[in-house]
Amino acid sequence: MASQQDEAGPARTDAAHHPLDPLSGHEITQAVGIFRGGGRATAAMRFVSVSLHEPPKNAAISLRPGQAPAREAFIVALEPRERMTYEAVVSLTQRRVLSLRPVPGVRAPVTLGEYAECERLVRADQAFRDGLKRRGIHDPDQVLVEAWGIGDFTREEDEGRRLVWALCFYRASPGDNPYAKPIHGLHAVVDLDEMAVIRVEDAGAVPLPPGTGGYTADGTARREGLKPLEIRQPAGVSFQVDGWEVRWQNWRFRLGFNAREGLVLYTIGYEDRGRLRPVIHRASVAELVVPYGDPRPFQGWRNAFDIGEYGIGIMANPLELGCDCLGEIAYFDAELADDRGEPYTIPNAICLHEEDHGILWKHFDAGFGHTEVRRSRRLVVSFIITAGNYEYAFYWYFYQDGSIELEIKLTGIVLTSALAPGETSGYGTVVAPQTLAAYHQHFFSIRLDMEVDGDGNSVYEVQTEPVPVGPENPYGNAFRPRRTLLRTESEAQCLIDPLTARHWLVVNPNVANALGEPVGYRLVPHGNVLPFAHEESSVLRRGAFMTRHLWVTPFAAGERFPAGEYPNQHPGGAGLPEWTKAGRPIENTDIVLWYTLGSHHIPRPEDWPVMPVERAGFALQPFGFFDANPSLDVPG
Ligand SMILES: [Cu+2]
Repeated sequence: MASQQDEAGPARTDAAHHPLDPLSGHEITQAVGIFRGGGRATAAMRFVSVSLHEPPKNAAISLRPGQAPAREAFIVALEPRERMTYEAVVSLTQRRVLSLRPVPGVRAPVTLGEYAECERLVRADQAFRDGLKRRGIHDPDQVLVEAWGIGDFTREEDEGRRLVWALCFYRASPGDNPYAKPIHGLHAVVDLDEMAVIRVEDAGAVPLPPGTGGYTADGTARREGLKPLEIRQPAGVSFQVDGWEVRWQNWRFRLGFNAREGLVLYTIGYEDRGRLRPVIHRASVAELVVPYGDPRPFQGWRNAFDIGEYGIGIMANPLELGCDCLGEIAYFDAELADDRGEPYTIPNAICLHEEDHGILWKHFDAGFGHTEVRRSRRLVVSFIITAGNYEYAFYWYFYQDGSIELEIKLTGIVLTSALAPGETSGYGTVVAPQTLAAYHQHFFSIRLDMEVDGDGNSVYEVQTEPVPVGPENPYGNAFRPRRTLLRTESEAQCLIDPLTARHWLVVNPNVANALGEPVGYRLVPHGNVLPFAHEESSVLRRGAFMTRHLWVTPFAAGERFPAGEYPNQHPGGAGLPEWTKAGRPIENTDIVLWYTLGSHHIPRPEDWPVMPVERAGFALQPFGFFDANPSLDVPG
């Protein structure tokens, strides 16, 4: 965290405070040193990620005060000459490699170093330069080259290769918006292991659109009349931070961060009358897929798996006070490993602060002319990533009434393609002359390892139904919720249904509240949507988790990502569809909820040249977890 930046100093001990703390830069150096020292690394080896090898659940919780936790690193590296991915577990405590295994047949995610190298290679390629010349572009350095996952749009001769394909945009001068000038039809395919352009495909030129897509402050007139609005907390903040642990208004949880998922929340619990009651063991956004709906050649290849193909931790922004976050902020730095296994820091990657959130509850007693009202304060943990043209800002909210929300704000620049003068398209919105923003969707998979008052949890689907008119319902007004216990992971593959107020209730059948009912938390969907891609399309085969809004699985340590451990170039079927074939029981056991959250994007002209924030999210609310409103004690 921000107050512990001196990782490299020799005086600092490398003992971490807690087994769930993310690896420090010093620990990353140690881990890679042990890995290399074991003679396991080649000079050409590239490090995809060096992250905390998370301890088994009970180890994290049962650590005694003063006891140093066993620290382990999980290393994903690739040997480009062997075309092989390796996974290693390194013990920092025992200073040795605990395990090392090749993972044949998978393609490791693209590293930041490879991403940058790919741009350099493509710009230098003669066939690519010839393609640019055919489009009147003579300086390749003015071309932005973005390496996209190629999925399974590969050829037979590509077998065994780790590939990306490049989308290109033209930047007439520094500071220009390159997405206003998509270079149509010209694509390079790059072998990342060989670091070579293996082919350049030209589907035919379309002129660059005339617009500039300018949105920066120096290029736009500014409105007047906005007076200062100050957020002051003169007595300081109401949360406490100890290492990576946060306490606020009865909430207690830990923060973590890794290259793939970015922010992770651990051991979320609520202190209730002196007792810490667990709610969620681990929460993260575990996959993000963006299927685009434009069927034209190459446009149909666009379906980024931003977490599985790259990782959203490596895309995290350093945040700025007063811009990204307002008020009294506690920042946490993220420390990650580069391609060489060297640590680097993303300063201020995680933002922690409090916000006023309107009223929490109120009643005006008209008879007595008396008002009781409480203001709601919420604690916000957030991070923001840039994935090429797009920004995703992730906000976890904690409320004083025991509820939690995830809100994802989508902003940035919509992905464009060029239209010829006079050309139209049925598959996107023309946002500027000759500039098409394709219809698309964003799907997030949120992995919630639940522990509502312990590990023995069950899930009910709850929806409201009218009661047939008859002796039981003489006035026709009756309705009631119907609970259906989801007994196996095959049954627990559910869709939203806003018209029946459908939601899912996680209960602990072993713990009753004062009213005699099992304690619970419910997951309440906000807006959501299904994918429109065909079930046999490449993107839905590879991201089949998108076909259901809720999956429930029994906890299994290796089941971390809904489209599998290595979605890059994976033909599909991995992850949730594969695991859940077993039909394992999920009743009164340690369960994981996987919530699929879709954001439907028919671009508006107003989304250009930079898109106002679009929101997506869901809520987790206590349902009988407490005996009554737990926020009566909030001061008025
Ligand atoms: Cu969008």
